[in-house]
Amino acid sequence: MLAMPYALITIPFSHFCEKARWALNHHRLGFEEQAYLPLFHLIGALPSGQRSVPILKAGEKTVGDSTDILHFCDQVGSGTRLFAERSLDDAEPDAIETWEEEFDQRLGPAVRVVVYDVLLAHAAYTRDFMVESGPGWQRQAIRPGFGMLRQAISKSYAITPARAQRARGRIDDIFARVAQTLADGRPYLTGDTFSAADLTFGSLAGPLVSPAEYGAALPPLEGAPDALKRLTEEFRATAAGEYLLRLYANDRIQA
Ligand SMILES: N[C@@H](CCC(=O)N[C@@H](CS)C(=O)NCC(=O)O)C(=O)O
Repeated sequence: MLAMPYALITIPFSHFCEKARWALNHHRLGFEEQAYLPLFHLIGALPSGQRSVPILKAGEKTVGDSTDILHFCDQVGSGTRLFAERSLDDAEPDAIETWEEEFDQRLGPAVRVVVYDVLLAHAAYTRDFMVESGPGWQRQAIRPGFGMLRQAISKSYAITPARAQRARGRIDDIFARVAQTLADGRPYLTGDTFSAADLTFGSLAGPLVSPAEYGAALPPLEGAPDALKRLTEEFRATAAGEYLLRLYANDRIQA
């Protein structure tokens, strides 16, 4: 059997990893996903000299940041470009880059805090979800070790109710601006074509609306804590939430 040309190191449900996976799928680049549960992901990440995922391995080359992975996919892939072609003289970021950067810096971290705030408060549900998501031996280790993992996640992302409340405000603000931008009837954030702005909004906000087409299992709504069901319903009912579900239905090309 031929080896896949690319390997993507992930925490499968991570929204930054969904961003990389979506870009690879969009550009029809075959890859093998090497999935780790949180903390175990260090086994995959540290040899590349970093602590976070996604990491794309392309032969001798390592691409260790989701934005760089999108640019890499634009260079080698066969899908429509995610970023516009730009010359080195262009000093100012264009609209696609501006949205993408804001989603990376402000939306992604805020979504993580809001979702983990709910998940960590419901330990048994979240443990069972992680056990289901983990590959092979990690499943065995995570069940007894979940208390430790829960503390580590809470500490490393500084999950507190006050921070979750502020993060929610930031998400609501971004959702309102996305809705306002789309209110003139344009199909995508920067006009008529799907771009890195849409892909990044889709992936980083995806866990808030739990789309069926997300590239990994998300915490299931069946049997979910009421707080998670409520959160999902609230975001699905917004204009930006409807746009998210449309993006997944129409533009989340699968492998
Ligand atoms: N700027 C990075 C952020 C990636 C990121 O935050 N990854 C998280 C998962 S969503 C992670 O690996 N967290 C574990 C850690 O930092 O130890 C990117 O865009 O790739």
